[in-house]
Amino acid sequence: MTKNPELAAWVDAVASLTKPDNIHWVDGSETEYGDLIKGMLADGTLEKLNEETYPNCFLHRSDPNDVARVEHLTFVCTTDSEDAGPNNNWMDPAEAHTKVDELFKGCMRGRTMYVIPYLMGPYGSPFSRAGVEITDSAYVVVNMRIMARIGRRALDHIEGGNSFVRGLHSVGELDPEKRFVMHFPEELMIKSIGSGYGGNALLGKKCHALRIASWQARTEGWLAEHMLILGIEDPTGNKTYVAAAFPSACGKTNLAMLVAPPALDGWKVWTIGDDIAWLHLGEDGRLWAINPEAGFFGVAPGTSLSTNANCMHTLGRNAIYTNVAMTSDKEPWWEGIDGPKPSELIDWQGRPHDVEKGPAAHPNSRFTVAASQCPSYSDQANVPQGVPISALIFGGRRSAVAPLVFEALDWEHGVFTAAAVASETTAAATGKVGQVRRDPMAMKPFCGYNFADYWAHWLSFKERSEKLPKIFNVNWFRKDANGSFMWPGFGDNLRVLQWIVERCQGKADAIKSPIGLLPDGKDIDLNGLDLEPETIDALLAIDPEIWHTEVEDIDEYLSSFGDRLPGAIRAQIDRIKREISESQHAA
Ligand code: GTP
Ligand code: SPV
Ligand code: MN
Repeated sequence: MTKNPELAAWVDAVASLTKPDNIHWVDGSETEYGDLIKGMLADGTLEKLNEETYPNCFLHRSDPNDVARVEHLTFVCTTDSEDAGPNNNWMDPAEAHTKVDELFKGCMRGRTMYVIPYLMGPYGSPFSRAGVEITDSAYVVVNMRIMARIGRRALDHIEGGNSFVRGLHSVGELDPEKRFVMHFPEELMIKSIGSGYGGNALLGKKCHALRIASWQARTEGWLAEHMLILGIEDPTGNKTYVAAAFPSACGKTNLAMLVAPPALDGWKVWTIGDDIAWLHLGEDGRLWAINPEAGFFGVAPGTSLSTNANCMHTLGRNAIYTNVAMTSDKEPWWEGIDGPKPSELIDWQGRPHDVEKGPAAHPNSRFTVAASQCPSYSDQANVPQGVPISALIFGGRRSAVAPLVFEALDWEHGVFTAAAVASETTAAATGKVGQVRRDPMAMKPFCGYNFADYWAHWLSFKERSEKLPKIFNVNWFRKDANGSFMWPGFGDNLRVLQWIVERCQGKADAIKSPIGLLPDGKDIDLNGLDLEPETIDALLAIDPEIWHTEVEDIDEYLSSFGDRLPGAIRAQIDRIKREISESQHAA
């Protein structure tokens, strides 16, 4: 079924290992999609939602043990464990292959094996990369069809002689004890078994476009990042492109689709991507970004017309919902959606909803939908060279410590601030929620190699260009003594983006502090917002006592990378410590 002998041989080898009943080469057509959906409606994998209000939409309930990424079962298998680094779980490649191949043995008996050729990135882009995912899950096929560019054109790309990433996936027994997500960056290979969920199973996404791609990006001189990409149009029609990295479930999709508040008349945000950016240095010295994905796999809870209207207008048709609740009219429902809570709901496990048993929708319930349906989808989203990035923004979910926004002094300081990001854990991965952990560049779960080498790679861009973007840090999640968010967030985040754009244009002022450059409260446009001046001042305050402790913590974390930690990062830690202690003495 392919002219590429390497691909044909691999498919044969996988078939003899896994013993499927049938092999189906996925062409990505409408007819094929219809047939797969029909099959899943018949076997109960999917449930059809209300055709009138949610045309062509389906609900999938995953196994209750399989609802999020599994970081403790995710491995980077490099010859030298130091290459994977302390930021990854490591296993020797030979041992890892043996271990998972044992689980793959005969696992597709009685099932169909789907072969999905896919392309990450726009057709015709020199930056796009191909992969082939072999899976025994029809749910994975229909999700991949939305999230990536699959089928004939992707296969043409591979048959044209381009390299491809091999991803082998099986739902296996859906047993958490027999679940592994293994990466072999030196072989451009992924093997994932035992989960049918999101990032564990849609291998083009986190496994390929971040873990494997970040490894390739280092050797080839580019960056694969956990970033949204958006364009900010000002009232004169001028567009500024930015990319922003926040950890999972910390606001990327929402920021990417932001709707301007009425008071900021004439401003508009255009969406290019909501989760992953591939960044290349252009001949002009600027950093250019493409979105390797074609769809959104977004968090449902909290999404509403008031928080993210563009998203609500995107996901009402041709969408797959996973682990949301359902109303008696067969409409999808989740905590935070518009309107009163219906008295009768079916929860994400298919049971009549009972608040005693937790939320109706799983906190990590998601929608899968084509990016092209988004009303704010940019006309630049499929341009082969991507968009030029003026600012890189990093952030996390911090109820304390981190200010609303600050700017890094220069590239090296910016790389340090990004490496120092911490965030409270969310339901996007299994494990405890709300624990503060270091999540450098929002890549803790996704960097396919040693973080120390990754920071050195980031720093190396300084040698290659004088036109790099400015680097900013933001935090939408500061809480007051009552536990309420101090900043309104969502559309009002545009007020912070405005300051960022004006800094890039050399128009706005900033005040220097030991941690970076901050706006004066007066420099953030609060027109039309019911926010006390004291609140904005509190959101922008840097308390030397608190930051003394914070920098100690950052030092401890970064120092754990030992000799591999770049000297330029060490120098930043030392400078900031010195300046904070000077400001403590001055106070
Ligand atoms: P992943 O898809 O896991 O990578 O998540 P994400 O980074 O795209 O996060 P998303 O935009 O889906 O937001 C996650 C949760 O945070 C949702 O429940 C949102 O409603 C909430 N959220 C997003 N932006 C804001 C904000 O500005 N303020 C507050 N308070 N909550 C926000
Ligand atoms: C994330 O967790 O960052 C996601 C969802 O975008 S998943 O695809 O499951 O990784
Ligand atoms: Mn994500």
